[in-house]
Amino acid sequence: MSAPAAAGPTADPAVPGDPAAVASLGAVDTHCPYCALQCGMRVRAAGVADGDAGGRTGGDGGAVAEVLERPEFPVNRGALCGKGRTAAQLLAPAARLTAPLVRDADGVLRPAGWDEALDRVADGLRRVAAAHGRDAVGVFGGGGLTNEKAYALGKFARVVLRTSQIDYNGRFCMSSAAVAHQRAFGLDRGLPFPLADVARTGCVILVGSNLADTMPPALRYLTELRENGGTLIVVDPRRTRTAEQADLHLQPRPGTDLALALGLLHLVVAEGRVDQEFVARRTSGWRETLPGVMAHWPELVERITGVPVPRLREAVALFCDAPASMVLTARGPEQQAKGTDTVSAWINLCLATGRSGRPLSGYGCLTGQGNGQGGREHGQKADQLPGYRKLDDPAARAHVAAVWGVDPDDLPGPGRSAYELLDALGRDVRGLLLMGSNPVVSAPRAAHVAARIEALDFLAVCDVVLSETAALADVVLPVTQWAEETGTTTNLEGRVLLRRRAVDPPPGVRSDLQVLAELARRLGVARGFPADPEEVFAELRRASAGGPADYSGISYGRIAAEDGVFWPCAGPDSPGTPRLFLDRYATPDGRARFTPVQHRPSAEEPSPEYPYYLTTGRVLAQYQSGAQTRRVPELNAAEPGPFVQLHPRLAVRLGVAEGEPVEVTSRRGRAVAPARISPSIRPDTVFMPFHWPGEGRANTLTNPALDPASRMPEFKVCAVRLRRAAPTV
Ligand SMILES: Nc1nc2c(c(=O)[nH]1)N[C@H]1C(S)=C(S)[C@@H](COP(=O)(O)OP(=O)(O)OC[C@H]3O[C@@H](n4cnc5c(=O)[nH]c(N)nc54)[C@H](O)[C@@H]3O)O[C@H]1N2
Ligand SMILES: Nc1nc2c(c(=O)[nH]1)N[C@H]1C(S)=C(S)[C@@H](COP(=O)(O)OP(=O)(O)OC[C@H]3O[C@@H](n4cnc5c(=O)[nH]c(N)nc54)[C@H](O)[C@@H]3O)O[C@H]1N2
Ligand code: SF4
Ligand SMILES: [Mo]
Repeated sequence: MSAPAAAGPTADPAVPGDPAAVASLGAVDTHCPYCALQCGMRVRAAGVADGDAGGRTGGDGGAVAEVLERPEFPVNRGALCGKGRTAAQLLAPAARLTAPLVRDADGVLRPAGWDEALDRVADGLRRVAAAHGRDAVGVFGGGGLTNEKAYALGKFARVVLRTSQIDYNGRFCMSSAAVAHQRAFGLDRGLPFPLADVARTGCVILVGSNLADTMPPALRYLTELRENGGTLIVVDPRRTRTAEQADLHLQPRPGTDLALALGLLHLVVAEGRVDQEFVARRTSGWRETLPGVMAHWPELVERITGVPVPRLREAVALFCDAPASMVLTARGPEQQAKGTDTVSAWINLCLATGRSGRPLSGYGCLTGQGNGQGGREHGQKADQLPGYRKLDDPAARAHVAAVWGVDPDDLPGPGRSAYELLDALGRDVRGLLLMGSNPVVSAPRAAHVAARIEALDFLAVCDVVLSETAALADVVLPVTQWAEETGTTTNLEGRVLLRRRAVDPPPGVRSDLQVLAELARRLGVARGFPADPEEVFAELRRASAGGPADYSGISYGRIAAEDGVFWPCAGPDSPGTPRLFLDRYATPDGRARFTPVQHRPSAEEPSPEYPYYLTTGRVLAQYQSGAQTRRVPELNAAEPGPFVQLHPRLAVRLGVAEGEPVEVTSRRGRAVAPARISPSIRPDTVFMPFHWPGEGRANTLTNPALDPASRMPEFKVCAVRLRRAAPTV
């Protein structure tokens, strides 16, 4: 098909797939607003006549649009989970904010016009900078923002605010895997191969991912793997729906994945299964890594992890006997204060066995948020410039400064990581612009974080809804959503996708890009912040050119015509790069690097006072802080509130029956939620999902101990005590 015409805020590009068929439905091809799978879907505006996409009804609060299947899109092949299927409900005006809010003199948020609201934000940020210096103004972004927004936000911080204090919620997500990727391969892309390769390898070790709940359409690739004769090993302290699919389920204590990976590698060495030829030809650092491996003999690893030695041997046999194999990690092993070393240990296992840099083998991280991949490449990270360039690299600064038309010396240096930034609020950082995150629910040690946010001199939040964090703001700016605007996201495979405008936004909202343009103008920067996403993307391409995440050859037209383009893609003649590292790694010498690592305990281990492990995570029907999905009735009906999952033996010990309130106390605070009793969890561990505010907020309890390299907080392990709470009346 021919390349589509330019996409602007009102004009929509042509439709990929069969244009005639799709247009006759009055529907537009786009992608889900939620997770990193970025399922392809088709959105049809309500009341649209045939061939007349883009209209809008629903001013009465009724349905604005419907979500349809898009079977041609290769990643999800038409399948959607309940969150994706119901995503259009939040487009209705009744479900979201449709006017800016400003806090008046008596402390009440009241509706306001855009000029007043934007003036207040510009004024608030300007005053803080004047009184306390530029670095007293902070910016907090999100991995759900499109590439264009993430790029514009990073540029806004460095060029308009000229602050070093910017970071984003992706720090809480895959940052440990990102650092380990960089260390080993010289490049960080979640999966170095298309997801479909998973179905054709021989063995997959899936570490701390519950993708049956967190990326349901991806489960099909694991099913196909097994139908093709391959095997699946799942590592999770809980027997999740994903673990139920496994040929082998290893159920370690939380926080012991590092020892587990070292123990498996020890057996690989002991059983003579090291791929010496691969190690010699394609890697460096094996000799320095070996002593740490040999120090983790099987019986010691059994003692640390609770996984019996015969199970370790079984895993090694399945992994090494297969003709090709993969290790995939998600938040389980990564959200630990040793997450980076843990991922390095799993990468070491792949390298030593030659399961990397070859077709159908390799290590990959299952990135989480809708634009978790692209959101970490284009400059909203504290230490980074667009194209995954480093802020402290003089050549990178010179390149990006030239694109931005500023002096490289005027670009600030690296700033604080997400938790450290939140912890500095009301102290060193006194004004904050927040876009695309809800840290009052999702940050570790959340009561403390909420108090820091309340201590700010000035807070502005751009959001679609009045999230728990937006409710604390001085100004709330209501923005357009996925189906109302065009922009690109990069999915967990590194495939750059085009989300396209399918419906008109309600009057009263503006796009994040418009907001940044208006604020820049008010703060004295009249040029360089276009509100048209395709113009922003054109600049992003130039800024990323020659960087590790090179988008220079990607255009909206190509994405639409090719079902996405994999970066790096340097120039219009490049086909893009679905599979990385087949010839060489992105390190200076082209070799993958082993990293010597040692197991160490979690920042908090159970003690007589706090005798159990708490781990946290997700359920199928809610997304993240719940700001969006808690507003969708059918998702709420499926998962109405927080709970504490615990083993029947532990329930007996505590004298708690199903549904009775359990009080969970850590060194940070106390939460109460109903018991959900299940034999699928270890008896020494309880699990809480983190999607809710209030008394059952899991993050009241979590430990902000940070990984030294990635600055990832230890969401997955802390020590708690438990008791039956007085029943609520
Ligand atoms: N329904 C739904 N889907 C989502 C999201 C959502 O909020 N809801 N969020 C999206 C985002 S941003 C992300 S990051 C992904 C996350 O996707 P996942 O990583 O699959 O999600 P989690 O539930 O955080 O953690 C996965 C598993 O880790 C296990 N685990 C806990 N502690 C440990 C440990 O110490 N070691 C090991 N090996 N495992 C452990 C938990 O029991 C859990 O089953 O999901 C994405 N998809
Ligand atoms: N205990 C515990 N805590 C965790 C985790 C865990 O496993 N355990 N996981 C962590 C992980 S992996 C993540 S990714 C974080 C996520 O946690 P958050 O950062 O809180 O993520 P969301 O709830 O997705 O927040 C996104 C906010 O942005 C809004 N929004 C959506 N789209 C747009 C847009 O285009 N523009 C603007 N301006 N706003 C938009 C939404 O309405 C919502 O309020 O939580 C982390 N917290
Ligand atoms: S799996 Fe993720 S991208 Fe796909 S429909 Fe569900 S939430 Fe959306
Ligand atoms: Mo995430």
